[in-house]
Amino acid sequence: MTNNLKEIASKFSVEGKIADIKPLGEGFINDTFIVTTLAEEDPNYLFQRKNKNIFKDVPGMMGNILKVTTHLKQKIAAAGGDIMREAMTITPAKNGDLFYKDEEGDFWTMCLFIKDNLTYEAADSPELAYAGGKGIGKFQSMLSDMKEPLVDILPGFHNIRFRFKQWDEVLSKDPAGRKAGLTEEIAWVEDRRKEMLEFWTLVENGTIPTRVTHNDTKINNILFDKEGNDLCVIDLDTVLNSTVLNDYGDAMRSYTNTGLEDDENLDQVSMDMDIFKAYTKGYLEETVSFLTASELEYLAFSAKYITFEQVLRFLMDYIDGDNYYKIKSPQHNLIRTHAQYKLLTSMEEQYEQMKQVIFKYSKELS
Ligand code: GN1
Ligand code: MG
Repeated sequence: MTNNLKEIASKFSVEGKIADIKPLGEGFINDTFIVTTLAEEDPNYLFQRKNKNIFKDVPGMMGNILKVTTHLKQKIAAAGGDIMREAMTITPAKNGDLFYKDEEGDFWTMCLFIKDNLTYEAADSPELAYAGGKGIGKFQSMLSDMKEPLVDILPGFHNIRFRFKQWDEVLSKDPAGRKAGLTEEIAWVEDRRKEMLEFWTLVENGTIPTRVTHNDTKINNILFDKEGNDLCVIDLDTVLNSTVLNDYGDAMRSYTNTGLEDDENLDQVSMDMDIFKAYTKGYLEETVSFLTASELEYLAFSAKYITFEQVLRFLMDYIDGDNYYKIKSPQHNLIRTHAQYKLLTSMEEQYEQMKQVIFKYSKELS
């Protein structure tokens, strides 16, 4: 542990004495650490340096997280739940700010570490997928009456019109000189431009409503308890006002993949229909009461939409010369592109069945 880390951590309202600070997790964006304290009765903390290239408004982000967690805790308390374990708790800086800005202009944040939980990098059973679906479903349901708007700290985040604008710019510049070797991959994106923009038009014109959404619902952003139930939705950096379809779709991209997000063996990658069914059942049990007919109609499409967006984002970052995602090898973003495209084609092949599953559960549950 460097003195620097310890010094920065000491700016926060930590209970007890800090014993150690160690790196934690596999996030692509921020640097994450766990702060352990000496005494068993004192909590541990999750400590992060936010990625300043991506998050330009950390005060705005933390204000959003405070609004969302306050709302969640009210709901959890009303239902007799445990507000310290079922929702995140921000640990403010000693001066009362929800962040600390260091001399290099980096923003640091802290929250309570929730003990005795399990996290997963893959949904290895339908039971786990069902619990994950319940988790995101409850999260959306508890926030469905939150009227207070959130600050748009990531303009255009899951907006494919915005992503295509970035895409067109990067392709016209071709900064890393990689475009010429990517004719096939670029066509994967271009071939779907029209249908993806048509879907987003429905969000823009209000046919599909805007609500409070998480926007990064992959499986490692939810904690499970030791009995395998959903416990707490974490990583709230991207809470925004958008469509709930993106949260469902991104979860499907993550949970149903039989391979890795960056699998080099494409034979491993496909969409697992049993996982799809189980997640969808858990999700709809919690959400069917408030989702509109247009949201239900486009739920299956959202899985393709977010997986497509991820193909575009990984490929765009590769063409751009790898400025956004952390990479482990020079080809990493291209490997991710191929693996996500394989998943997308598997969803396209199973699309009719996906729609039938959603139709069946939404009828049974309403
Ligand atoms: C990033 O930070 P992490 O790993 O939870 C990214 C998501 C992507 C995801 C791909 C702010 O999430 O949008 O879907 O990687 N977050 C941001 O795995 O861009
Ligand atoms: Mg994360």
